[in-house]
Amino acid sequence: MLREINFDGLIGPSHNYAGLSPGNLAATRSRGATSSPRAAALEGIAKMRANLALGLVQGILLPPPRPDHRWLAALGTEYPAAEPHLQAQALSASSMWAANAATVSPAPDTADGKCHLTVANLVTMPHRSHEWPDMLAQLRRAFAHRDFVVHAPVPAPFGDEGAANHMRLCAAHDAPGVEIFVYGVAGGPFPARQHVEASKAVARVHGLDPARTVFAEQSEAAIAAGAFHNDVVAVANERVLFAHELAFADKAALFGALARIMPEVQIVEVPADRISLAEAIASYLFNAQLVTLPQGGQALILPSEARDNRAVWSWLEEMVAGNGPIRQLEVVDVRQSMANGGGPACLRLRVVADPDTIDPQFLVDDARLDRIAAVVEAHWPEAIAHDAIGDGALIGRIEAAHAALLEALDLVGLFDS
Ligand code: SUG
Repeated sequence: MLREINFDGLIGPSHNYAGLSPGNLAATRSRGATSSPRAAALEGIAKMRANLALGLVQGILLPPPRPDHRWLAALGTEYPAAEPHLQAQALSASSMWAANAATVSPAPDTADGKCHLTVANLVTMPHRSHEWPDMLAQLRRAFAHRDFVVHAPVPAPFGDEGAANHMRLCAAHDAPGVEIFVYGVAGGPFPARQHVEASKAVARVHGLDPARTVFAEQSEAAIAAGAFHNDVVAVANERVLFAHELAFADKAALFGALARIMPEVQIVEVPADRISLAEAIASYLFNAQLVTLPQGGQALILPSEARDNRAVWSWLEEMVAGNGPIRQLEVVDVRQSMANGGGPACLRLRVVADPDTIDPQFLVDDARLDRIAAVVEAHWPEAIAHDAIGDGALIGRIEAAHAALLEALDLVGLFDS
């Protein structure tokens, strides 16, 4: 049976605040702060446990080895000798934001009836541009079953940031969907990270039906306000699209197209006069996981920052008290990731598939999460100060922690290809 499975990126032992993503206001604000990799990973594990408790199927993606020595070697250097900005780019734990790992088109949407995944090239930000080779190896392992096709990235220079700019509407997860690709053209002072050429390439490579595929431009105002990915201003699940009024450049055209292709679509829009773009982005209201509960109905899994914002929380309480499709609010604390601009939705990649077709090493239950948490508690650094990233002892500790994780999960060699 096809189910939606959330694959969360485990937060790696090198998690730190180097401020590497211009246009991501939280990351820029956190630049220079001391990070807490151990607490960060435990927050992510607690979120996975909360999803399991809701009755959802939960998967995991592991952090690649950091620093990325192969990337540095290709640049003709090695970690101790590299300039500080290259060290930070080689060390980033940014693969935790699994929504940027790949774009996924479930089997009911594709011409060959297989689930297609295209690993994202993430070319716009140097520290993210070298994630894909290890992610491709990992996805090929997790989704090796014949029901999946895992594709290499769209070639540069067409920027692709994966599922963070992709939404799927459907009557039910196992029914044919409408896939919406959101791209950027301009973003005020900030780069538009998803290029339309990349979105169109992914749609073609996945064999999507053009009549059920929509390309929509993200509004310049949203990017300029700090929405560096669409999933900071919109999220979709089954028939529901939950979005900010100013998320899209041409809302009328998008909503018109959706109503034509899928008349049962339900659009839950947040007006700018109730919640400004700035408040939506600071609270990460839309970077929520919108999930269908096993007993029916939809829940929104929000970061605690959304509850802390009075305008946001009172709007949400009114919404769930009404007659709309979203009936339940769940709050998770992922503050360490949030401080780098990654909320609950950034931390997960959604795949609709039969869980029996997934390599079981990449699915988790509470017992497997206990194993992972024990490694994190024993090996993840407690803190990384901004000026410590050149410290050889710290790097040794990060590498030992990573090796201990692969060992504990019986996945030694996963990233060796
Ligand atoms: O790409 N932050 C990530 C956050 C990604 C959030 N993902 C989604 N919205 N789906 C980014 O900007 C900051 C890392 C640093 O500065 O060290 C960072 O990469």
